Amino acid sequence: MTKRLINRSLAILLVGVLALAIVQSAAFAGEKTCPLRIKGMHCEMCPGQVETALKSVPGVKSAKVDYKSATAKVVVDNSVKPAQLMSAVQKAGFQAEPLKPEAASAAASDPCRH
Ligand SMILES: [Cu+2]
Repeated sequence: MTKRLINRSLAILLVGVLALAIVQSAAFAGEKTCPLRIKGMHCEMCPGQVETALKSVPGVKSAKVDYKSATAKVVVDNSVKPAQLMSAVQKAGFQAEPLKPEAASAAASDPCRH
């Protein structure tokens, strides 16, 4: 009888903790936009490859690469580190760097706008 009661309160506690965790993760899963300059694109097909590479990074919500301006607009979870985006682009055979050169040093750690 008592054991059953303890099991029941444990179950309720567990559900409560889980619910709290879900609410908190939702609150922390904010988005930010990372403007990047993409180098090494040589034709109209290249942006698609860069987009595919960016979208392969977990936490990337969307990636739009513009061939003419050689820029990318990447919307990501707050958990995504810019270095992950850079290395994904690099693996695809291109280079990515923070969009604004003058802000590059400050942006090196996080060029993304929250
Ligand atoms: Cu190309």
